[in-house]
Amino acid sequence: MDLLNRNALIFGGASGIGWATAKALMDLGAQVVIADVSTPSENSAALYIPCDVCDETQVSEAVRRATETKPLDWLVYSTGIQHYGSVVSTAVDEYDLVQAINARGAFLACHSAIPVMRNGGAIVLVSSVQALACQEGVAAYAASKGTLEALTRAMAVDHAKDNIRVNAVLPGTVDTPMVRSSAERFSGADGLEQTLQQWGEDHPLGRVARADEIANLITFLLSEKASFITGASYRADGGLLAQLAVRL
Ligand code: BMA
Repeated sequence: MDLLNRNALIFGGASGIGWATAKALMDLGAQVVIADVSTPSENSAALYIPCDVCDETQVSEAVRRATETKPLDWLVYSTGIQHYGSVVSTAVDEYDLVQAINARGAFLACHSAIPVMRNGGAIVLVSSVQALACQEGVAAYAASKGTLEALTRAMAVDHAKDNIRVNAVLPGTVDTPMVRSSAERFSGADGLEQTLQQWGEDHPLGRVARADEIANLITFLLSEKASFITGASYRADGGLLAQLAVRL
């Protein structure tokens, strides 16, 4: 692909889908900057910038440092937490935290980054199938992922004139630290691996995704191969949302 020497900034790039995307972009020759609260678990050629996405100053500083030597080509927002509860059982500050990390941080990142993106740049926000249909007890998370989808469309429309494309990816269940921590919480006697396997069986493809399978879609959407795609949402969900939960 055409990613040689491109400058990519990945919020949430230290693990999970963000890390898989960082690796995929580096393999293709891009220069990658990872902004994350945690340090990347593996060594790489990526520049790591500590960043709490709840903090406006830290986000703008991450963008400033990532663009010190050249403008930004690609921005990926892959920062997320999942808290469980209905609107009634979710505490107000818990709701605010989920929104801050999953959605407001994407606004902050794009707010700072778009003005320093080069003509022809591209943004991908990592949303979720839960923006479109959701399981029980994920009110705050689902709302935050829906926000990302609407933000994607709004930015695509506003910045088409700057030749900046903006798209969202909507993964189903992916083997990431976030999902593993959920599986641990709900696994009971079955154990984590067994729970992940059961969650995978809910997807027509019969398994959860690997993070690199989502990274492949993100990489495509960033590349020139997706040059006429903007304001779109792509599901990578193993068929999850194609299937009605009604048995024959
Ligand atoms: C993801 C997370 C996972 C969930 C999956 C499919 O965004 O919410 O915990 O399994 O969606 O619903």
